[in-house]
Order: sequence, then C-alpha cells, then structure tokens
Amino acid sequence: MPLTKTKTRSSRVILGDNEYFPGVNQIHYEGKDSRNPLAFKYYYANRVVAGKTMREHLRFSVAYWQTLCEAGGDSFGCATKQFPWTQKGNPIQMAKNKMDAAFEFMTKLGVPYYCWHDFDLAPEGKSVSESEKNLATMVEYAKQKQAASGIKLLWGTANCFSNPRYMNGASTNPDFSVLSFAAAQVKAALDATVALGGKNYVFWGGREGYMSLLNTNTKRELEHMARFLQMARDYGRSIGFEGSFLIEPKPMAPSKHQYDFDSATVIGFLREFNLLNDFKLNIEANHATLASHTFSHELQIAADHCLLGSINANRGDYQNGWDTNQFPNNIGEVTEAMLILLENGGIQGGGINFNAKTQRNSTDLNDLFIAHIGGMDIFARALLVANNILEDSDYKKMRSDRYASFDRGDGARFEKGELNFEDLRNIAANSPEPLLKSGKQELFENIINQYI
Ligand code: XUL
Repeated sequence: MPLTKTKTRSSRVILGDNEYFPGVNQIHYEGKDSRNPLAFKYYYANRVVAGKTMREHLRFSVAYWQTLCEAGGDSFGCATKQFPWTQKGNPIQMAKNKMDAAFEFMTKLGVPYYCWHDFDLAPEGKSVSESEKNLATMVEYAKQKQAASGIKLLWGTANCFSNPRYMNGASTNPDFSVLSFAAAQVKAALDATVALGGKNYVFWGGREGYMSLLNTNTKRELEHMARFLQMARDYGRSIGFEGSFLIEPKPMAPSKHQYDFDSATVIGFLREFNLLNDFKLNIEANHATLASHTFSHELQIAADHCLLGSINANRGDYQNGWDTNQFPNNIGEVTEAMLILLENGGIQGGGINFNAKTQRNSTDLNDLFIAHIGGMDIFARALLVANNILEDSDYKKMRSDRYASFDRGDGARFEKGELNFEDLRNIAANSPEPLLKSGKQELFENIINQYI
C-alpha cells in the first residue's frame, strides 16, 4: 500500500505519530537509464517473467535487526548511526517508534515481507513472564501495522545467542536450566509468529556448537539439539503453525565450530533425527562463503533434496574471514543463484530476506533505501538474465548432454538398479578405453557472461 501525502487512516496507522523518512517518497521503477538513486532500475514488481511476476518470484523481505537495529558499532568503536527511533525513553514506546519507522520504510520501499528476532521487536524483560508480556504487547501493535500496510511476516525467530546465559549454547548448553530458558523464548517466539501469520520459523544456531572440543560432549549436545527441535516442532504444530521450520546453516562465528555447518551437514542431521518432514533450509550467501562454499553450491545441495525453504541475501568479503553482511551486488554470483531457483521451481514457502546491513560509514538514513534498492535490483536483473539463459541458450542441453550415456543402454540399466557390480566389471572389460570428453567449463562460463 503506497503512502499518500494526504494521510488516510491506513497511512496514519503505518506512519504512527512521526514520519521518520520525510525526504523519501514511494520508490518506483524508472528503468536502467535512470540517474535517480531512489528508484528501481530493474525491479518492477508487476513485470511477468516465466509466468510469474517479479514480486511473486522474489518475495523480498526486510530484516528488522539489520535495518532498524544495526547502528554501525563494531569491536573497535561505538555506533555511528543516530537512528531517530532509538533515542532513550520508555522501552515499549521506543519499540513502537522503531516499528513505526520499520513499516514506513518497508511501505515506501514496496517489500511484501519482513522478518524479526523476538528481541528486535520487543525489549527483553527481567523475567520470562516480563519478556513474554513485552512481546505480546508488540505483537498486538504489529498486527495493526500488518493489516494497514498489507506487509506480511516471512519468518520469526528467537535470539538465543546474545544474552550472556547462552555463552555455552542454548539447546546444546551443558546446563539444563539454560536449555529451559531457550525453550521459553522459542515458545513465545512461536506464539508470536503464529499470531502474526508468519509463513516460516527459523532456527539459527549461533552458539549451538563449541569453542573447545576438550570440554564438549558433541554426541550429547547434538542429541539435545534434536530433542529440542522435535519438541519445538510439536509445540508449533499444536498451536496451528502450518509453515516450514527452517534451519540456517553457518559453520562458525560466533562459535568456533557450529553444528549446522553447511547444507549437507544439516540435511544429514535432519535425516538422522527424523525431522525432514517439517524442516527445510534457509541459505545465506555469506555463511556459504564462511563454509568455503559458493552461495550456489549451498542452494543446489538444498534444492537437490527439495529443502530450499528460504534465502538470506547478502554477501561476504572474500579477503575477510568473517560475516560482513554486505548487500548483494555481484551479478555473476546472483545470476547463478537465480538459475538454481528457476530450475527448481522457486523458493519453497520462503523469500529473499536481506540479512544485510549498511556498513559502519554509511550513516545517512536514505542509505538504508539505497542499499535495499541495490539488492532488489541485482536479484531482479539476475532473474531476467537467468530466465534468458534457460529459455534461449544451450546451457541446459549442454549440461544434460554430458549425462546422455545414462539415458540409454547399460547406463540406463545402472540407474534403474538392474546391474550388479560384476556386470560393471564385465562391461568395462569388453569396452574400449573411454574417450576423453571435454567438460566445457569455459563455454558454460562464457554463456553466463554473454547473457549478463
Ligand atoms: C547470523 C544470522 C542471523 C540469522 C537469524 O549470522 O544470519 O541473523 O539470520 O538469527
């Protein structure tokens, strides 16, 4: 719902008492020749590509913690951004101001979804009950904002990593009482997700791992994590949550080793503990880099198992070994990602959530818009390029031709399970030496470049 200059009732609910971005109007598509930094060059929500609108393909989401809470502080210096919604005052009033700013921002940007951690929305209380009460208050406020703006909740999650009690883990903590506090938090966050019609619920295991193997019983910790997830799943289903539970792989940071290391590790874990029916994966580009994988590798492994639930869009820095959470801007990388999405029928129930922050020295309020516009444009452009590659080039055929020997004869019998190991030996013994067949890697790379 675009915000209007003459305030309608809906505009008033979205904006609250203050307008936080008065210099920014509704962001529109102006095309690739536009010089306006506050306009889309490629993202045109209603443009139809491969049978669906861009809005339906991309399902963009704003990450509350990165956009509204991340003020530029790092371990060498305090915050650099003076957000007008984070001045000192009554904590609930401050949370409401932040939510006013969030819905104004998201409405002007034109994104259909948002995501939060429990304590991004509401201040953490001094007890479990006080935290629950604060969250419930903010959920009621969010309900009105969602209804007035049409913006929906893509996923909720609980921050079970910032509070000092979680320094040795949450569900994997060796102290049972800490595990019970994590459960209380996840229960309240699930209640809030259901109350706000959330499509998914995310588990990112920030401190579910270890700092030193010497003091860690990995077997017990992994079994505790699995039991915790099964109980959370059962509770979620009992209160009517019908969406997917998502695990977000990440190999390290803040822990030295995190159990949800990468897609393949998480899939093995879900299979071992019988969670595959309810859980999918939330793949983040920067986490893939930290695992020494590409973004597209992580997406492909998840898609191969029909577990590609959602995406955290961002990028890391190839020289730094930590999470820089920059906005995506690498057209080659994002095109490869979109190829995987298009070939696998899209994201299953999730969306593209900008888990990315404007950097420490980007201190203008409108930098938040510029960063998101860039992220949305790069995905929109990559969608167009990837669709052209699939519809117009030899890319798909070249790849399937490499496997043609499995489409007929003994290769097809092998795939159907009709040969035994001795049969394979006899086939080899009666065949000439296989010809060397080029993998054509550079040609594949050239095709991507040609269509960009
Ligand atoms: C941390 C991270 C989190 C999760 C949600 O690296 O990506 O923001 O997305 O807890």
